[in-house]
Amino acid sequence: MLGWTGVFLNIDLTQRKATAEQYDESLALNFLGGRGFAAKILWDRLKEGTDPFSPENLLIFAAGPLTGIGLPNSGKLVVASKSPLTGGYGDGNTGSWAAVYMRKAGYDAIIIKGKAAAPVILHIKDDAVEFVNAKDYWGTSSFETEERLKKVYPRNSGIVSIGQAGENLVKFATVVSQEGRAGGRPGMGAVMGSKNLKALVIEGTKPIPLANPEEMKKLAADGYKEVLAKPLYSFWKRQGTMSTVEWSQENSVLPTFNFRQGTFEQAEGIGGFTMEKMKVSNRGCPQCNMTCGNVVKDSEGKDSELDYENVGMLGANIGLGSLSQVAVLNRLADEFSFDSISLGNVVGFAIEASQKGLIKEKFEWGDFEAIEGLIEDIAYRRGVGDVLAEGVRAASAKIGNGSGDWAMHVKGLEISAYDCHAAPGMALAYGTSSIGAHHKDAWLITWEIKAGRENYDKEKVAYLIKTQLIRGGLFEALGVCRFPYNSLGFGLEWYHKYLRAATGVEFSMDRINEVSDRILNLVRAFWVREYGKEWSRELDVPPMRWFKEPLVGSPYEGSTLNLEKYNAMLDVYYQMRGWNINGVPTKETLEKLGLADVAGRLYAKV
Ligand code: PTT
Ligand code: SF4
Repeated sequence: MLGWTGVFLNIDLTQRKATAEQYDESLALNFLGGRGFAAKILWDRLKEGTDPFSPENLLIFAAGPLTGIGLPNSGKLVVASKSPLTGGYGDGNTGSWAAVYMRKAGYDAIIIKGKAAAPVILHIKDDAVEFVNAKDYWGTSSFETEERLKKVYPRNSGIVSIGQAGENLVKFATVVSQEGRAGGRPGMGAVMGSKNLKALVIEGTKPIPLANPEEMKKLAADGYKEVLAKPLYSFWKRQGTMSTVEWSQENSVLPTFNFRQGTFEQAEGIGGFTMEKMKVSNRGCPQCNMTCGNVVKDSEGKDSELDYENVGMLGANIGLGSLSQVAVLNRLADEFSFDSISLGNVVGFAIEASQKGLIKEKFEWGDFEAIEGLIEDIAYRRGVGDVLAEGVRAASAKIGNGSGDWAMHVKGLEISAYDCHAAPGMALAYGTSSIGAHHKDAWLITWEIKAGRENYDKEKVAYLIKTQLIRGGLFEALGVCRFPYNSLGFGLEWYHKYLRAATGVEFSMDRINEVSDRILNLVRAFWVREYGKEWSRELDVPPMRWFKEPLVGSPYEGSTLNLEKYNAMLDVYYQMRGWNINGVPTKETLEKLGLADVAGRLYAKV
């Protein structure tokens, strides 16, 4: 096999055993890598109904066939598991040197099961695997852990770790790397904590086998040059994703006061141009020449790396208008290893619940000190923090009183930073995303605003599916960042060429789309299998706030989504996907995609 290493590393933490496994070439050809491998492994190897926090759950780090090769933005790693937050398929995509060195160590994926008897760090150096006592690291932040590990292991190591939120099984804890890359929104960091696994340190010294190394060298150099020549490059380097704050404000989609408003009075103070004045450097993922991490000094004088999502959710959504204070909360999210998007939702939910008298604790919008304290309470599961550590779906089930309508999530995963009172297409993107409410698979909002945000047309659904196949399929499987493509206009044809040079296999766009479709159908089948009798199309409907409570403020004041039209649009979506009226892939669809075994297992139950 070329392009792929052809090897998975299986780790059993209970037995302290590591086994390299040669996997079959057909797996690579049919699922490519990253999310494709993760979904297939979870479907095949995880027993149905496994408790996400039980030792039997699998934590998977999966690269793609382009990961680690010196081509644009190829330092990405999928981290996946059955999610403790949603109960379904969960993953995230983080940039880390661990991705590069995992491939250089000779592995396309690391599959971790079991639970260590005491806190442990996994040290992998090529074929050697060591289980290192992590007693002295347990209880420390992800930043401190990585800093200390960097002193112990050589410079050429990749490190991913969890902070206290992961250790304390906060259900939206992520896995953190390089003080500002965080991945696995639906609680992958909590799964890591449940296994007593504090960190992975990976060293790799082998070359990645390539079908045509000379061609790849040239294509990679050309690709980097092309990225630099893109007209949007220089503004991107200045602001990265932060310019989205102003854009969202202009278009009334900036989540404000727990998604009640689409504009925030103090938006300018947390926007991209304010950030530019505070910026001290750029940081980013390996092998990237368009690094987008905006490092600023926060109000406590420490470095914090800002992105739009973090600022939208830990700024406007909780009523906080000082960017240097938002930066503190953002840094705390990384240190504790929270997902910042879910954290902003959870805090917004808590403030609203407090204002409505549904919890006894008193919180005000934008009250920085109280919110900072609350975040610490969530990390250590103290008081009301313990309830909130379960995420907004579980917290609303506990406090009741109709709070489910404004617990802003889909399938348990909190919504990322786009208000959808007046954006039905984006609402459908959240409703049908692979992991719950995340924009990863389809950032439909910019296109929708140009195409006409009022309509619920078939064209919108078709465009959504096309986008999901590219972003949720192709990019999640290749192991590269999608920003060159979707933010600078670096064409998809590059990836076609890279794949050919890496693997020697001709992947036409049709063939890639088929692989993507296979992956996304398998992910959906996993959800249906794990939810069993609880599965229903209602799970694809976003929260009632957007349908029942008109948007406050902005030119779109008074907008709501229409439930009947949303459901009709969902029907069209299901038809186009080849799914039945409950959103379950039909037998024919699964068989057509070569997933007859999946159809057999799924339909044996019905
Ligand atoms: C991603 C999600 C996002 S999406 C953001 S900001 W974004 C938040 N970032 C967080 C953070 O930071 N710290 C923290 N404690 N929690 C955070 N939660 C949120 O996580 C990220 C970039 C970004 S920044 C995006 S859109 C793109 N996402 C990609 C993707 O999903 N796939 C892919 N092939 N390429 C992508 N490129 C871009 O990567 P999750 P990262 Mg992240 C500080 O992980 O779980 O997928 O959630 O990985 O290395 O930080 O890069 O405006
Ligand atoms: Fe990472 Fe940003 Fe570069 Fe993508 S563009 S690889 S997210 S630094």
